Amino acid sequence: MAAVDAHDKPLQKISDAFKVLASVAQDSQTPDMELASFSRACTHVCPLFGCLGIAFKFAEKDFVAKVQDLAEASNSIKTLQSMIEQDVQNNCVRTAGSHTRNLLRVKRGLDMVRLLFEYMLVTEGSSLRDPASKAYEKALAPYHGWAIRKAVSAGLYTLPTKEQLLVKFNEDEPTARVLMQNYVTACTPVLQYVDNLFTSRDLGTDW
Ligand code: 1PZ
Repeated sequence: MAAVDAHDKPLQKISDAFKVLASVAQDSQTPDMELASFSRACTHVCPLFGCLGIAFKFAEKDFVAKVQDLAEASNSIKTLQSMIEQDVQNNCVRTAGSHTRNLLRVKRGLDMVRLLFEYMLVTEGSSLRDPASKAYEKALAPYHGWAIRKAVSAGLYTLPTKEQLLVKFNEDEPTARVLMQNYVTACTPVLQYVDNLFTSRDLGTDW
């Protein structure tokens, strides 16, 4: 699953996939967002973990399993809305492992990547530790217990440099900057759309 193949362009795929989702999220004329296209877009994020090193293997496993759950659900459920409705009916929105709970976790993962890219774009120097740590503090740390936060902060010392990361992504810096910015821009309305699915049903997003 993990690593990126020699000629693969993960940033390009992420940028393309989220542009499509953004147009669905922003156009009130288009039908509801399909679970299949949402989960497919998220699948493109998974190879990034393979570039971070062994310390984030546990994070990869968690994220990949949740994306996989949504992808499997998409075989029988057409849209994000109907998936949530079904969990509301079955009274299992917050139950561990429910599709809706996994959607909220995956959404936070997407937000983590968005903030990471955003901070990388404005941070001088080669270290990823600062941008990664700031993104983590904002997107995920508030929802994680002590043990996970400790593991993450130890892992931050093992990250590759920005240059090493871009080599693994098979991109040069100028192209990578454009693609990261594309994702940041496209991801924003998508996250908003998912948030709205929760808040419009009074499900909350803070759990
Ligand atoms: C340079 C990049 C540094 C990246 C640092 C990323 C740190 C992410 C650490 C996440 C650890 C997740 C461990 C498992 C947490 C689970 O307890 C929770 C709740 O799951 P549940 O109880 O519902 O089963 N899962 C999550 O919070 C989902 C976390 C998704 C993480 C995605 C991060 C994406 C980073 C990609 C960077 C390229």
